[in-house]
Amino acid sequence: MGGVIGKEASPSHDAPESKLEAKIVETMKRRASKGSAMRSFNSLILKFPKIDESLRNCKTIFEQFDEDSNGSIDQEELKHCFHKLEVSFSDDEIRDLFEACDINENMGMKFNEFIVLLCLVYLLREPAGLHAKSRMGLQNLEATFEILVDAFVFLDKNKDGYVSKTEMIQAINESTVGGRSSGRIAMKRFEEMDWDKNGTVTFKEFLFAFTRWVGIDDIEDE
Ligand SMILES: [Ca+2]
Ligand SMILES: [Ca+2]
Ligand SMILES: [Ca+2]
Repeated sequence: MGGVIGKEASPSHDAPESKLEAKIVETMKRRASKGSAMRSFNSLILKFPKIDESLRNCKTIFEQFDEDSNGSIDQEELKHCFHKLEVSFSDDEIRDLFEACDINENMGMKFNEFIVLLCLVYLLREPAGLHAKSRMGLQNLEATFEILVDAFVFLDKNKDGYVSKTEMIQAINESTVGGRSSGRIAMKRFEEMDWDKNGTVTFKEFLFAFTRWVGIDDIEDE
């Protein structure tokens, strides 16, 4: 969709890795134009316990969709899940999401991968109209997802759909009262998020980092 020229020259980030990533970035930019309700990085940290609780409660949903109870959700199970949640993604879209979130490449969604996937679905599935208060019928969880989307928008100062190191430092500096260590904290947080070490953080990377910060990722390790 155009815009190829100049992308190479941009040091801030590479072109989106996939159609899915491009879509996520586009949706995030649109969302960013509405602004963020978040005032500081600290206010996000204060929300951690609530987010943690809400995501842990999602375990029941996960178990419900893990039909053969083998601890991970395969593509067939995921299709049933989408059907149940009335999320009408095409088979291709489901496969793309699945592959993007299957970070340990075991052909299944572990709990943390599933959470990230659902959050991406939440982002991509914009309300069809004013009546669409809930996108998936999971109100509590969706409220948590909205906080995460909002947090990302807060961090993405230039609204390009990615969080850069500079933006992370800026966000942490804004919210920490003069602490000398804030720069180091920002760097550490950033490095935890920038999984592929390309200097920018995608929403997906942000979500995976989040599942680690709140300790969701080790709920169920093989
Ligand atoms: Ca399963
Ligand atoms: Ca997996
Ligand atoms: Ca940015």
